[in-house]
Amino acid sequence: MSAFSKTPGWLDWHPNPGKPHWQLPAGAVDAHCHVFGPGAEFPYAPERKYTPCDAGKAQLYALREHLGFARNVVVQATCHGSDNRAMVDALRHSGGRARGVASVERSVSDEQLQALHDAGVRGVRFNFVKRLVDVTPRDELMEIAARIAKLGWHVVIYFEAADLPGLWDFFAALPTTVVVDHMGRPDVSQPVDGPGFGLFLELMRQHPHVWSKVSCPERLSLTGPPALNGERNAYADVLPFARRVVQAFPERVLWGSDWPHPNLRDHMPDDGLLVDYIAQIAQTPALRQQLLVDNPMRLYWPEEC
Ligand code: 0GY
Repeated sequence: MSAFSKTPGWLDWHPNPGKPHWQLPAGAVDAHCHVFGPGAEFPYAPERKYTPCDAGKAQLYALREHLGFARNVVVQATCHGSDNRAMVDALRHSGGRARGVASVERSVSDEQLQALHDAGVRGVRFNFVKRLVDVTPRDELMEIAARIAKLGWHVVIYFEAADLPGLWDFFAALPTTVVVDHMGRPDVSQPVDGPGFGLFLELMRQHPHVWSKVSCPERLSLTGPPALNGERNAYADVLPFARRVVQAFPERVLWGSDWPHPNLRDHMPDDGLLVDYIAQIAQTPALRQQLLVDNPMRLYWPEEC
């Protein structure tokens, strides 16, 4: 029994994902996943906008083995606010096979940042999605960015495509590598060559410090079909967008499962089928090697590169 009641309508992670039909390259990194609690041990933040199901480190690392990944990047989820204990605990129990992205406030001390670094944190996440967080003033975020830059960390940003014009200058001015979650959430009913996604591609073109995760087709797809029941053509409407980013910027892309898939209400994808989907996004072994191994290693385990 969880100590918390899940938000109504919330779907739990897939209980029995399939095995991928292809083998991931050796050393593959799942570069975007979360842990939720468990709430009894790591309480959810009072300011959270949703209450998830529990999804702890043991389940995350079991999924890593099942899918064939070697490592994880555990990204702080908004339901834990700036209390990074669940994420840090997951890193500490990973045997060096997980690194993390934290959420911190301006009041964080240098000692606390160093402790996060020692645990394996290599980035902070700035979230601009209004249904998930209350807005943090940009001068505060810029101050945090300047401090974490000194540790060699990067900034992960999450925003909706419609908000990109207003955020462009801020992103461009960030003093670190900047990693965009889920391709900036494009409207995939619009053409891949249209002005909306064109603006995002232009951001990456003009700013070589901007990277993108080509993740979360299950969130972006409008036409499906969902990655369920062995479906081989899942999320066909998202494919052109993810392929375009991988082809244009092969040295600046990452992939993540997004397990345990917060805030999904219509279906919960089969993680094995999501891994199968990667082969359609990155269509050659060389591209897959960059997406799944070389790029995440450069960002999260540079000392091994
Ligand atoms: C994601 C996406 C979502 C949620 C969060 O931290 C979070 O709560 O990131 C979402 O609801 O779109 O990347 O996990």
